[in-house]
Amino acid sequence: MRVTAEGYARVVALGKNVAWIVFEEESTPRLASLKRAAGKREMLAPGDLVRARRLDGDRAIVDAREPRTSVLQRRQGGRTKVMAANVDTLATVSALANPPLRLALLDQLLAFAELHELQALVVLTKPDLDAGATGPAVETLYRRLGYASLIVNPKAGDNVDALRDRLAGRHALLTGVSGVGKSSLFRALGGEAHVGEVSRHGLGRQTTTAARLYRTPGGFLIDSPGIAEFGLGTMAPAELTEAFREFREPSRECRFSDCTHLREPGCGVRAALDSGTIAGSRYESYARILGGC
Ligand SMILES: Nc1nc2c(ncn2[C@@H]2O[C@H](COP(=O)(O)OP(=O)(O)O)[C@@H](O)[C@H]2O)c(=O)[nH]1
Ligand SMILES: [Mg+2]
Ligand SMILES: [Zn+2]
Repeated sequence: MRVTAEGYARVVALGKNVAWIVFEEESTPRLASLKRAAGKREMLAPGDLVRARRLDGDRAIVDAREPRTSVLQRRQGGRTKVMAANVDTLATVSALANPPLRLALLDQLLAFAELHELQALVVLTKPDLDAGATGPAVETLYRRLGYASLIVNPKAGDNVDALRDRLAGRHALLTGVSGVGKSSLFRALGGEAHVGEVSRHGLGRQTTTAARLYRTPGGFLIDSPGIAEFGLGTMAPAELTEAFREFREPSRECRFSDCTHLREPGCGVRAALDSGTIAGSRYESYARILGGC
């Protein structure tokens, strides 16, 4: 096959010994084989920037990976696996209904973002199914905490433009449980739903590891498969207190320096809860995460 051009490309999804990549000046993914020098499949992750060559047709070859600015990894049976590279924003998606809103889960994702120094975005979907009209209060709660927060209906297209504005220039990972509307949002923003069937290209049977990437103005958005991967694991109370941003200051008033804020006397966090400075749902989430949810 003839090489037509060389350049930089972003990794969208990975299969076995192959990657789907999007060249900087293109918009549709190409299926790329990995040169040995580029390392094994494990060495690439969605969001990676690679040097690659375009071949005739829609194929490509990945030659090398550029250095990463950040990695999101998880531990898996003693090994660490990179879930995404070069990400600076966690776009959390929660449905206001169907599936029911679970604030403990949202708070867990926000804590994850704090610990990994990612900007977080709170996207609330399915306002049309929100029978109790809880959306605006939830949106306000997170806005007050300093999180960019938006109610979006990806099906009807409401607020999709506002979301696009929020994502401009960001390297974001879209995350939330199954059924909340991540793929619908991804499509509403203009992302490709599928990156292609590898078997058609004669490389044998391959399965896509579901992460997909869509380029936004000056940035990208990765549609991740789900959040089972984001377990916060076992966290010490002090670490979790740091991850709940509005707990930091009140916790300095705690009588004991190792206060868990669960039952100790003279607890600054519970005082803030009693005075209404800390929202009941946030405290509940904190206690649930500490207790293993
Ligand atoms: N009524 C309503 N349905 C929605 C909305 N957003 C997504 N859906 C539907 O919710 C279902 C799950 O959406 P999907 O995008 O596949 O969720 P994902 O699993 O997070 O990727 C689909 O049937 C969507 O059409 C919304 O704002 N309102
Ligand atoms: Mg989906
Ligand atoms: Zn305390």
